[in-house]
Amino acid sequence: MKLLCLLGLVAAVLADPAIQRFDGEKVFRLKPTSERAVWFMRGLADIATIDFWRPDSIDQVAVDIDVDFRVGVKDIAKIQDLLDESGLEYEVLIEDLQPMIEQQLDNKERSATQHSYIKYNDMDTINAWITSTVARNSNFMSLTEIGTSYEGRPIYAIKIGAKTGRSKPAIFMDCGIHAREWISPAFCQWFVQEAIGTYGSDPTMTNILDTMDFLVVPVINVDGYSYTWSNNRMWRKTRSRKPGSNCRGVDPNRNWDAGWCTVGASSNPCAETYCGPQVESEKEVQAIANFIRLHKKSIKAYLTIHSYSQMCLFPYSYTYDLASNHNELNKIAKGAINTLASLYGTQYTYGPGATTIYLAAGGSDDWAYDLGIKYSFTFELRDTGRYGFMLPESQIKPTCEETMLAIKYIANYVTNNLY
Ligand code: 9B3
Ligand code: ZN
Ligand code: ZN
Ligand code: ZN
Repeated sequence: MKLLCLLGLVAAVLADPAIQRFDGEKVFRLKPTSERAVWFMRGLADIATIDFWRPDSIDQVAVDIDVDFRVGVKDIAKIQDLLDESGLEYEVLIEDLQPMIEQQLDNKERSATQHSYIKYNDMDTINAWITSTVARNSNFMSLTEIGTSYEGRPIYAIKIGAKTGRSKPAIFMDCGIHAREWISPAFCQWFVQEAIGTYGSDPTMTNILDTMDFLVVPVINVDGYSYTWSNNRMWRKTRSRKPGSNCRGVDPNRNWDAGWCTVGASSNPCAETYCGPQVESEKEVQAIANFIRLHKKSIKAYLTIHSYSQMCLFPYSYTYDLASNHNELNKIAKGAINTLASLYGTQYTYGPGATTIYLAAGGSDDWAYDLGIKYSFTFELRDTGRYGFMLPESQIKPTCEETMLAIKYIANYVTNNLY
């Protein structure tokens, strides 16, 4: 009997020695309708290790904002007791995270190594797809390695557009800043395929790509994304090491030069929203920032894809000040989410980051905007918390189709209003 147990254990460990399991972990949603509830939530964060899913740190918890948070197995009983005793309104969003992680890969035809637009692809599969797709469409696409990550992985930008022989204005779009937001890289892959596939038949796409180029970075945080496949599905940050700390990684959406580390970010290297030791400390952020600075004259719009919450955000997030073209951005965002909703009825909210999601500094959209790119948007894709980061593969297609409408709406607006 003992031997059998031991064998079982050995087998489990051999199956995947590095991969972290989340058996019995729960995700709660607290609806703080009073200051008391906010204080209560702070109290919980002090006594237990809590992974904030939305908002993404305790500093952003405020009255009337739902808080989704993950609690490790050893703290669940304690936390659930406290929640029950508090009399505050809460739900259990996810009863057990581990099966959810396994069920996310629900595409029956999936193969581990074969690329597919309707499954989640790992980093190697995405890189092989990037190379072969660009090679197959070299009349329409080109590939630039814009830098390498902390662990030495390449970071690619794909340029897509009709070749006119002249330099064209461009729209920059990145995915996969946050490692665990898997639907984001899936969308960038979908976009590339859809752009090539509909050029020539769809008049809007044809006009956009005749006039402008798209610069698409399918995955920025390549180390973090790899790590979510190999070790920890819940990883968000980069993987860099910092002297004097055992905690790894910087939040790559708190590392940009936009009110850096003043609000909604942490200077604690162990925090999920760690802003880093200085602005652009992360090689991945440097790679994108340098690339955008270099092509600043041609880049007319900046789009960045995250999940989850179903939101279309625009500057500012680091201040309550309104963007100089606030009314125009508001109108574009409204148009984008209305067309998105027209397909499957998916409801998005929209507005400046500071008032729509939370006050937070160091984000890429604010940085791009202050650099002079006047059309700058962050998308938070599906869902609103039923699956959260574990959005099933069966939702990739509808999510990407509806998001495509919003991105095309913005691209079309920019194409027709070139400055
Ligand atoms: C955050 C900031 Cl700081 C910004 N400028 N724009 C959008 C966001 C929201 C994303 C984040 O990094 O927390 C959502 Se995952
Ligand atoms: Zn170039
Ligand atoms: Zn994100
Ligand atoms: Zn998000």
